[in-house]
Amino acid sequence: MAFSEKNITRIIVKEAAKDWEKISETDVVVVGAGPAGLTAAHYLRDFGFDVVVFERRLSFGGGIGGGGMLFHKIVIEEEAKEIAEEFGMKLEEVESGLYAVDSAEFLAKLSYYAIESGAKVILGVTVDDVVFRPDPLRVSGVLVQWSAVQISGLHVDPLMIESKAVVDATGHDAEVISVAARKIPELDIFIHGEKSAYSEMSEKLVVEKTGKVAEGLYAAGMAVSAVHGLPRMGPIFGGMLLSGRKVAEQIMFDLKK
Ligand code: 48F
Repeated sequence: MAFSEKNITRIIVKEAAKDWEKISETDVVVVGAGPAGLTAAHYLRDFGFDVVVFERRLSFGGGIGGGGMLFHKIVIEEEAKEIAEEFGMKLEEVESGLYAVDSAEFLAKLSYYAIESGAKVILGVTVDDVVFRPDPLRVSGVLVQWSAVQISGLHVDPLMIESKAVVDATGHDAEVISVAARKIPELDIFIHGEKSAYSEMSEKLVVEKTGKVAEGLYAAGMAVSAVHGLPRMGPIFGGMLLSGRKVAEQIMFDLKK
């Protein structure tokens, strides 16, 4: 089989362009490939939506890889056991209702299931703004930029993606909702900021408060805590799985109406 360098270049450019053409109009944009974003992407695909996940870094998993202070374990509670098992995780019950899993396994399996379900994950891309429409007021997409361009500080205009829903799964800073709150005051979003740790309470509340923050804009995972002023929980991850599933269910409900 004969090929040369030009073939490699052509394949990369052509195939990436095909994907980007498709992505320019997608059902749901998930921002962040951490535990909440990956779980949301998996369930959204199960519900039949086109999903693209934009992740700033060149790797999956957000806060998963760091385990607990770099110890290679994370904790999952009983309430999320079913989801973890659906993702093929082998859980070890260590204390009543509390399970341990290796951070590498948790990271690999969440990523695998998100991809396997058909979500398109694009690494190295940062979402730095949203698209909106008035009358009726709604968020209807995102602005994307190569993370490398952002880091370089070059002045380069971003590209724009239209979508029916945007999920902020960016973690502790709720970056997408924060920019929307700041630049579209009519959305009337107030970011309370996360509180100090109260893990058991936080795990419940983060799921309870998961959902829509404005038409077309949703919060999942630690972004929920930032928006609603909830306490943090440290390296227990059941709430992230439950939050990811809940946001997918809410979007399904809203978009299928
Ligand atoms: O931080 P992250 O893991 O958020 P999460 O899914 O889970 C939180 C837990 O990891 C942990 C915790 C719970 O036990 O307290 O911290 O809520 O993943 C967020 C991902 O979003 C990416 C970021 O690189 C990370 O991988 N991200 C953040 N901002 C942007 C972004 C952005 N503007 N554009 C693209 N990706």
